[in-house]
Amino acid sequence: MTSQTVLLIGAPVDCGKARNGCLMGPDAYRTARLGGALTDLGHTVRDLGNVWPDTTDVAEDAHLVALPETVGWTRALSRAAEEALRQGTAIFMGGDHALSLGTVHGAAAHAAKVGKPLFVLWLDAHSDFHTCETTESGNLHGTPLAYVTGRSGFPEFPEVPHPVPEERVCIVGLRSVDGPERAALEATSIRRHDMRDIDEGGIAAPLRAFLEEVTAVGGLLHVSLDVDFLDPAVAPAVGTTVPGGATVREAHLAMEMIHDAGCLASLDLVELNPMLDERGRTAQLMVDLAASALGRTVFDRPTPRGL
Ligand code: NNH
Ligand code: MN
Ligand code: MN
Ligand code: MN
Repeated sequence: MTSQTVLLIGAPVDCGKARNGCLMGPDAYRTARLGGALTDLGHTVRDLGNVWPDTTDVAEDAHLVALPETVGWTRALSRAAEEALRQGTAIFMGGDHALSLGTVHGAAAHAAKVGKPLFVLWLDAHSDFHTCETTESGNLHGTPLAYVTGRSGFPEFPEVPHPVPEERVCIVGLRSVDGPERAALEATSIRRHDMRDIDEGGIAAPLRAFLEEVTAVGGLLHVSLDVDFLDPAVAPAVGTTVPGGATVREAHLAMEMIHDAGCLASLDLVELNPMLDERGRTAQLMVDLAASALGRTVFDRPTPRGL
């Protein structure tokens, strides 16, 4: 396996929805030894610490939760992402999914600079395809995929000079999509594989097809992994659980295939709420999934000492 430089960036965004706790996500990943797991694989790992939001003069909006703070995070995380991707493979330790407004924005800027196409794989129960105008909850963690693909309806946010083209986006794991998101998605060429597709045909075939498109053109891949992609029975530490999610093996297989494709540029670990975890098992599973994305195989799992 080729050794890489991996940058860990804490993004304790907690304003993308009402329930608090994602603030503790970055430290839960550190406690569950994310850095150590990747070092064990031979990578050079640097924890760049946490990013904090810019202050802005954006006004609060009665319909949206924490608009000014979210705009501030977007600005700061876009810069941090662009900077980190220049140095190596970036892992953003969230934080709720509002952080992807910034990380994908920055990844797209990096990709444009190095002249490579950016592809986005969205692993989530939800499509996160609302705009500031269509969101019913006002929770901005439900909007990042719309923003980074260049939908209008984000007047207070930074311009999107490098929108990710629809045909370079793939959503896997869907099982909760709001009406306006569905209507908007159906008008796009964004690929989407809901849980019924996965149940019927498995996760490997659609994922392989997408990854082959990425590698065929030498693209960079950004993966956004929402905890609620996983079934709540194995990943309880998320505020928006939806039954019927990916199994442990489906998720690991996805990560193993991403690693083997050799195109991973950046990874968001989002929506972990340690307040809702059971003895840290969701944090540990997310760490193990990140390790699989960076090259851990089933053969790297010997019997634990003491058992
Ligand atoms: N679609 C809902 C909303 O916009 C829920 C979004 N929640 C998520 N997204 N957890 O991944 O409010
Ligand atoms: Mn999400
Ligand atoms: Mn979700
Ligand atoms: Mn790489």
